[in-house]
Amino acid sequence: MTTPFPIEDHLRRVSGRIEGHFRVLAGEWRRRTPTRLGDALEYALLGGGKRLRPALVLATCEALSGDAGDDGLAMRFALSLEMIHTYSLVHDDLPCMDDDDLRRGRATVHKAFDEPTALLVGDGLQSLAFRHLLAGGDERAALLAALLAENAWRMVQGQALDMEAQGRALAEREVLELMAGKTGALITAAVVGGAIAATGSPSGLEPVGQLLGLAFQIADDLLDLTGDAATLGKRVGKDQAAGKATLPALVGVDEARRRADAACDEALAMLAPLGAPADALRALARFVVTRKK
Ligand code: GRG
Repeated sequence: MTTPFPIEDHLRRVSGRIEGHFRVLAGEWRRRTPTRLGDALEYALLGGGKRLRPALVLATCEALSGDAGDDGLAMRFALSLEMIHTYSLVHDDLPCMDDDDLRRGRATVHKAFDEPTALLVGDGLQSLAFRHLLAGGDERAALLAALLAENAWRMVQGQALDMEAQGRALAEREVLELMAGKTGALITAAVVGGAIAATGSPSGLEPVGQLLGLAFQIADDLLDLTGDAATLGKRVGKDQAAGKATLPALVGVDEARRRADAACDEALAMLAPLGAPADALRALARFVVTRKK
């Protein structure tokens, strides 16, 4: 019998590394940043979270025998991607968007500080993400910057589709397009970015990223229906209340669960030839659909 991969320990270790880097970076930025904005940037970046996207970057890089260490390009990209993800959450929580008070089990940035500061935190994180990525001087960083820009833009387009869809019945094709942008884009960028950092090319792993993005969003929609706020650290049932177009709403909970599992299995089959170096990546793929938060 094979020993199960210790995914929780793995994610804890990745989180520790990511937060260590963010603490150092925030300390540097704060020296030349007005106090309130500096405090809010640090609050946003060190607010916990699963750090799934950085974990995917590093695990993909490792699967392809790249350098996933603290000083490598993969880590630089992982941090930049998490900054973009953090900006999206800070802006998504604003009253003009989802209007949420709770994120990662504590007050959202605009609640802990104020709305203009939260807006600036998101804006600032976008610039800081690209500045950090390009500061290492690695020749592959330009490829990664293009990947990040493209997928951050796709995420905004997905969010716009979501907003335009409020109160309107969407076809399944439209729901899938929305999900691919809103959530799938950054997950895809994580896998492709890890591959580029390791080899200089996506190495055929883009479909893996897309499948995991789909599985992640379905799991997220299911957790919004069936999870509890204390475990998730955010409001639940909000999609249904807002009449949002989600796959579970369209095809039912059981069919949505089946599709998430199928997407995960397909990704796992694509990763099978990579052998033992891809153990962490395969465990992360499974975590995407089994997670409770
Ligand atoms: C430009 C004003 C303005 C807003 C942009 C782009 C955008 C707002 C929002 C992005 C859409 C979004 C938040 C999608 C949801 C994706 C999702 C399920 C996020 C939660 O990810 P997790 O579960 O979070 O990985 P943690 O907290 O673990 O990092």
